[in-house]
Amino acid sequence: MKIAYLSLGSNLGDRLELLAEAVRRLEGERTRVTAVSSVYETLPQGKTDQPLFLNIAVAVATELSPLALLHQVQEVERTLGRERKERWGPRTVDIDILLYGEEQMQTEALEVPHPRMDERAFVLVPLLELNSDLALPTGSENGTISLKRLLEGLPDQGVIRLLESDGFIKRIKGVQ
Ligand code: GSY
Repeated sequence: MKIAYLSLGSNLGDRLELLAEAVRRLEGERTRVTAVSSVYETLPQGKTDQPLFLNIAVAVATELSPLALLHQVQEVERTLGRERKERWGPRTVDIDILLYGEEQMQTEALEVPHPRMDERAFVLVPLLELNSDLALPTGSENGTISLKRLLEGLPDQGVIRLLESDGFIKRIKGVQ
């Protein structure tokens, strides 16, 4: 069983419900969602002339391999209507695998740790809420750098907490 961290974003349609449904669909026979962050409204990065995103991070405990987990998240994206019209354009739900245990892999299909997570406040803010001790390998022998330090070094990217984790979890469970 491995702990993996995922980043989810939505900027099309009913963003909050799409994220809630994505979290529900991540639960499976071999994958359990163990933690869910607050929901943040965030300025689009990269292609900036598109609607505001909602972003969250989740932790999952999974028996799946990294590639099998990738296929599972791609299936969730597909069933929630993600169309890859434009690489950096608006999307109903986008799910990225950020970390998979301590694993480091660079393949065409999947890179973990996610190669751009260190420069994205919309990823780091929710992720650090789940685990403030997370760190990335630096490449020099066994060196690591804390995600907290990486976030402190970023400029303000417009990340605003919209809904606390407890409220969002109730929504996911259909309690409110
Ligand atoms: O890579 C995720 C999709 N994405 C996002 C996002 O989720 N949030 C924000 N704020 N900007 C983004 N740009 C892209 S591409």
